[in-house]
Amino acid sequence: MKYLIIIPTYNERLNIEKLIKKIFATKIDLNILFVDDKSPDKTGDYIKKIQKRNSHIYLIEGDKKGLGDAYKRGFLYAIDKLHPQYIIQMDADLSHDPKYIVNLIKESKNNDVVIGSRYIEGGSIPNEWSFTRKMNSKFGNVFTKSILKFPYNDCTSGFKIIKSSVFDKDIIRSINSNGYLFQVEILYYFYKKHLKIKEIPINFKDRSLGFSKLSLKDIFEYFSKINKIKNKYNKLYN
Ligand SMILES: Nc1nc2c(ncn2[C@@H]2O[C@H](COP(=O)(O)OP(=O)(O)OP(=O)(O)O)[C@@H](O)[C@H]2O)c(=O)[nH]1
Ligand SMILES: [Mg+2]
Repeated sequence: MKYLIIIPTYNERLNIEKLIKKIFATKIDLNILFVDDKSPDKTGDYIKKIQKRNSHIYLIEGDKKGLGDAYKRGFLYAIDKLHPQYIIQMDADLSHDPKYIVNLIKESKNNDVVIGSRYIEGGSIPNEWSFTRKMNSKFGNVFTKSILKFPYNDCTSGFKIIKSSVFDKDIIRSINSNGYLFQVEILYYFYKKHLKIKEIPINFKDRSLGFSKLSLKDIFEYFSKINKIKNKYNKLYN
């Protein structure tokens, strides 16, 4: 298998049909692994229905323990069972437009990791976002960049392509960051491994339907845990 998109879902039943359509409209030979955590809106049942007529769709199910845990299970399952050459990460809520997968793949030829970035020229965040939400996201990224002293402008982006060979299963198992911090931790790991990383612009859209699962707890966790991530990887890689 060449390309596998890993998509965590929790109550995304209303977005999934359009998402799958748009992904396959790229005309690239893509596979999708959904990680659904018993969504009460029965997202999992819907995926199972589609699986019957589409052999490029995979599903694993578990208990809801947040985005980071869902990605960990997805990465490990992909590496152990599906063996893709490249893993693409994206959200299910259509805020990551599948049309950018084409550019991500193009740039992955010369890079180990390519990030769909909202904070470089040509990228954007939704106009509709409240002032607070814009500030949280922008300031969060500026803050993270300065603490971790790395050159990336969108370190919380959940839209990336990663060469699978760069993954280390023990590192994946060791991650316990959740929410946006999960994205920061894997990016910092890639950076400390001296991988070739590039940002390309994306216009990030507001979620189409459904509700945000970002809790206040996630925001507090974010600001208190950046230094822990820094220390962990600075000990592992100099
Ligand atoms: N499997 C699983 N997926 C999750 C969990 N929490 C969030 N997700 C999914 O992870 C992706 C990102 O979550 P979102 O709720 O869109 O978070 P966000 O992008 O920070 O916030 P908004 O889009 O503004 O609501 C979506 O596809 C969610 O369905 C979880 O605990 N388990
Ligand atoms: Mg979202």
